[in-house]
Amino acid sequence: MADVFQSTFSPTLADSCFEQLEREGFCCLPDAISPQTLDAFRQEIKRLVKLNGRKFLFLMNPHKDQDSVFQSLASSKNFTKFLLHLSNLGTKTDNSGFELLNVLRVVPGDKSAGQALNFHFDAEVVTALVPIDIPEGPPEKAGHLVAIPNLRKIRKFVLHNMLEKLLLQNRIAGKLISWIVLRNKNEKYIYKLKPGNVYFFWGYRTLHANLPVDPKETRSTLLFHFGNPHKNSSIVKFIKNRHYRLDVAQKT
Ligand SMILES: O=C(O)CCC(=O)C(=O)O
Ligand SMILES: [Fe+2]
Repeated sequence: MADVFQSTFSPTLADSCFEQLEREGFCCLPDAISPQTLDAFRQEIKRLVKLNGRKFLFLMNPHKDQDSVFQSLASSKNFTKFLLHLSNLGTKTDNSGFELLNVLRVVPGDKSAGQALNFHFDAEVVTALVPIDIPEGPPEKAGHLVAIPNLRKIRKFVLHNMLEKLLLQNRIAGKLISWIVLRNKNEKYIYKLKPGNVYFFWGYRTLHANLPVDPKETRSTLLFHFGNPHKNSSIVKFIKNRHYRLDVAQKT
């Protein structure tokens, strides 16, 4: 079966994507998703909205369902090779064993108040953003991405990461960041999303959120998160070890 990800992986292309990520914070692979695949994604979202009503939808790992249309992308050799290559360079470790995380977000405009301008850093090193439905119109009504790329480095200590997140990922900080980033109709931090394209960025290092959505419209995106920036962290090892010990204790 043909690979649904239309940008053929090559180490040269992935290396130049990495350099672009380091330099500018974003790397776009244009038309990586075919109109047919995009159409299949849109049909599935229509079905989900019909089923659940017009509310914010956040589906964790839809690709794990073998029958899901999103499965095709998660199992694409081209796509997953990009994720692995970029995350390995991004963390300077091997992420081959890392489990792919995938989220489907559907934001109806009239329910977008709580979902827009929620600035955050992702937990994984690389994020691939697949826009599916992006309304037409001015950026502040089309739900485009707003980001300060590569704002921070990968933190050596998990605690440092946690404190930073605590400091920046709250309502007051969010309001302040929105004001700083969007004042004077500044478009410097706005990344316009075009369905069909796939956007890679350093999710862990980039402070990002989506802009509001026109109340009459719906915005949907598929996100993939990959690569562990804290592989050698003793806290993460301790937590994992504890889980393992508890698991073994419960089974014996
Ligand atoms: O939907 C988007 O454009 C971004 C969502 C996001 O940043 C996330 O789910 O981590
Ligand atoms: Fe994110």
